[in-house]
Amino acid sequence: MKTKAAIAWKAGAPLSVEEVDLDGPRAGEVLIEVKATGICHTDYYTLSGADPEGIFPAILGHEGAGVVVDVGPDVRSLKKGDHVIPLYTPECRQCKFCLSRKTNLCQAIRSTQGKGLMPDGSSRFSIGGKPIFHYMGTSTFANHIVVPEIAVAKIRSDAPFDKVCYIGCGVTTGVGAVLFTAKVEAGATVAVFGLGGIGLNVIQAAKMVGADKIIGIDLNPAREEMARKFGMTHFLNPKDHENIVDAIVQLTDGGVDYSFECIGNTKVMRQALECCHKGWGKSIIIGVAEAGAEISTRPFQLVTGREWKGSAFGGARGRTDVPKIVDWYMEGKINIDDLITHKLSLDQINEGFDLMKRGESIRSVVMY
Ligand code: NAD
Ligand code: AHE
Ligand code: ZN
Repeated sequence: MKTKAAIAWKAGAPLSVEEVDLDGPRAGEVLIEVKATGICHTDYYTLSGADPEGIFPAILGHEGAGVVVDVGPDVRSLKKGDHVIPLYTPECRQCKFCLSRKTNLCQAIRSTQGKGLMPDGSSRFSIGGKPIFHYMGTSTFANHIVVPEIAVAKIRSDAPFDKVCYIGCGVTTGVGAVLFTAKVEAGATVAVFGLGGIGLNVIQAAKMVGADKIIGIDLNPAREEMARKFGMTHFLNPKDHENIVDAIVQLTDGGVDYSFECIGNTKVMRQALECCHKGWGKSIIIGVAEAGAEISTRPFQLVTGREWKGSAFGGARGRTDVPKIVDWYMEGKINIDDLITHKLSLDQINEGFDLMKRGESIRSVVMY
């Protein structure tokens, strides 16, 4: 079939909206009509050329929601008409990783996914017979996509696509990092570095679990108002402090119980670790840093009880947890609406990247 997609022909160039050819679903795969997709910082990161796994030409996008319009042979858990969120972290429930119960990082299709291919090693997108690569197993900047059944969360049919698409990455990443990775408890002190599409979700989850002090740190002063609305109790702009770590330590009688790096800056990752309380403070890295970047600290920071941990997709098991997070949104437990600051058509998708770069949007959502 033909469908419309925004193509990333090369690193650093604007996306180009074109008609592409899409091969239908094979065994264990489904065809989804994407109804809406968010634009995440990670799409920008890959488009910029900083992603070691970035391949071009590709169809980016990994934060979508839509409807199943066709199923291939042997598909058991999904049918035509199901409302779904495609998952860049699948959940096969059979691999060593899934069975361990220790991680959400299902590896069933990770190697082909990282090469921009379907599990059988083919690309289903092409233009004029020339293959176009998939991205993160999702490619939600295309109006129609083919994905494996294990990489699809079935959600309730009354949830609005233009809101719950954000659960496909940002909401789950931020909320999940608090609930599933860090397991923040009531009364805890929390520092959140970077108050964008991820950090604000960390803040709302920290508030949800009853954290006491929630300190937000961002270079953009315009982020303060929104972050306070979501539960931030203290705002610090690093530009106003000679030493941001000292400022946080002073504010919290020795450091925070939990910190979250939601930027992708290795210097900030160090600050996030070092503002944690001696003996028990836990720092969670969410931000994605460019190829070749490395983190450092004095081992003494860890010897004296701080923990450094990473979180992908908030530690969420997509097919199990994503439908629950959609329920939380529908029940009013989490706020998504106020974080979606811009709605765009596919033809306006480059504007979404410009808004992000200028720090003017939290989330832009493209509606098909
Ligand atoms: P965003 O652009 O919406 O937000 C980033 C925020 O960081 C902005 O508010 C910006 O002003 C602030 N910032 C930038 N540099 C700063 C600095 N030096 N000090 C303080 N604040 C600074 O981005 P986002 O969509 O929220 O994504 C954040 C990061 O999380 C990105 O690296 C993205 O790739 C990553 N991410 C990771 C996962 C995961 O599963 N681990 C999932 C989604 C996104
Ligand atoms: N190709 C990148 C990987 C970047 C990365 O860490 N991605 C996160 C999701 S970011 C969503 O916005 C992730 O899920 N990581 C686990 C994985 O298996 O990729 C790079 O830098 O190499
Ligand atoms: Zn993302």
